[in-house]
Amino acid sequence: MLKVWGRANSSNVAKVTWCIGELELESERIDWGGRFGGNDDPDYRDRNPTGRVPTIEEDGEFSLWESGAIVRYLCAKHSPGGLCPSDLRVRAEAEKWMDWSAISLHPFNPAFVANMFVLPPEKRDAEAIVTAVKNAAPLFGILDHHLSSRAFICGDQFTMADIPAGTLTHRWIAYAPERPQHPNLEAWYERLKQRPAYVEHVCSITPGR
Ligand SMILES: N[C@@H](CCC(=O)N[C@@H](CS)C(=O)NCC(=O)O)C(=O)O
Repeated sequence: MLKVWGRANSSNVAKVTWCIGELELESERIDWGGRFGGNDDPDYRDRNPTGRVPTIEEDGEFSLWESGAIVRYLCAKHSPGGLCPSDLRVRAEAEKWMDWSAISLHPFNPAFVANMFVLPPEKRDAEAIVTAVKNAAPLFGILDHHLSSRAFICGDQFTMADIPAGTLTHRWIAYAPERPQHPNLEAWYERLKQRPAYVEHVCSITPGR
């Protein structure tokens, strides 16, 4: 049995739960981190020395943390040639977009979560949201341009490359005020919304901590 430690409203946990849903794996998710705490629990730190979420454990014997690494591992194991491309160059392309999403695209998300959902209204910083939108808009423009000639990030088929960017794109499209129009990004988002696991683990969850 696959266990996942992490609160459902974390974007990094959502990558993993969406991936597990796509792969139709049996799993158990344990609410962890944020308001549930547990980050400093010694057994948890043994599994994940960073204390962050998500962490997975497979068959009681193999633990892994870092959401992108977990998605790569599960896709390589359960969907070789499918969600994990078998051609090494295509796989490298997929991993490139996964890393870009986690490193470059992600920073607007903590600003949105804090200032739209978590902080008490009197402490929310509207300017931080404006700045986050201004910084992220050109990055979503890059993704929009990439998607002008393909249905999914790696071509005609949905792959693991779509998972990190897709998780963030829901938050962008659903919550960014005065975002620029990105027709290819929005068409891809509509395609992702045809996938029940995306709707269940990403679109139906209100961000929080
Ligand atoms: N790079 C890590 C980041 C993990 C991370 O920072 N997770 C956040 C949630 S999105 C966290 O653990 N925050 C503290 C908490 O939830 O208690 C990953 O992708 O797994």
